[in-house]
Amino acid sequence: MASNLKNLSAYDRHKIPSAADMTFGIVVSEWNEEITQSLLNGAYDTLVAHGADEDNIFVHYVPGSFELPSAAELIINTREVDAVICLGCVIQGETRHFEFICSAVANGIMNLGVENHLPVIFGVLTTNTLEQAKDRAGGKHGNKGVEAAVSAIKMVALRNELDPEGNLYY
Ligand code: DLZ
Repeated sequence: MASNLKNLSAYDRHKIPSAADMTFGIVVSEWNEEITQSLLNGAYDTLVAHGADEDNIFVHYVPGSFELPSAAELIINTREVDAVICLGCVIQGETRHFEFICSAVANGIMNLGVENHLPVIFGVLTTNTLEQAKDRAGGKHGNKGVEAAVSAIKMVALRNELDPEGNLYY
């Protein structure tokens, strides 16, 4: 389970469905921007590498990770997307702020996906140090943005398989 056992960018590209007809929203937190920009690059390049049209990828920014769920909901309600990828980086500080942000964001993202019958992907690094975040944003443990994009493609394909008529779309 620990990411030191698995490189976040490692996957079998032959097992990934084509993203050619898929539409994605990406929400990026500006907090820890150096990290989140690397996550965005990883996610964006992965979607395009699997056939997504750049015109079908909508990137929006929020001030911090806490705002990711509400922005994802706005995207779901204002754009026709098949999935939303949330990218952020929360680093442990001296206070309990870390715990509140992490659990609020994780719960918010999960609830959004369940309530809207739509994949909403948790691409948020939650680390003790900046170094650990760098290792997972294009460093020695790969890039969580790549993992998030692969998850989004797989989940859209699953959704299309289970609901081919699109009855669950609002
Ligand atoms: C305030 C704050 C702190 C201390 N740390 C982080 C962080 O490590 N990562 C992150 O994405 N955001 C952080 N924020 C900002 C909050 O997510 C949020 O934007 C503000 O509390 C305003 O709601």
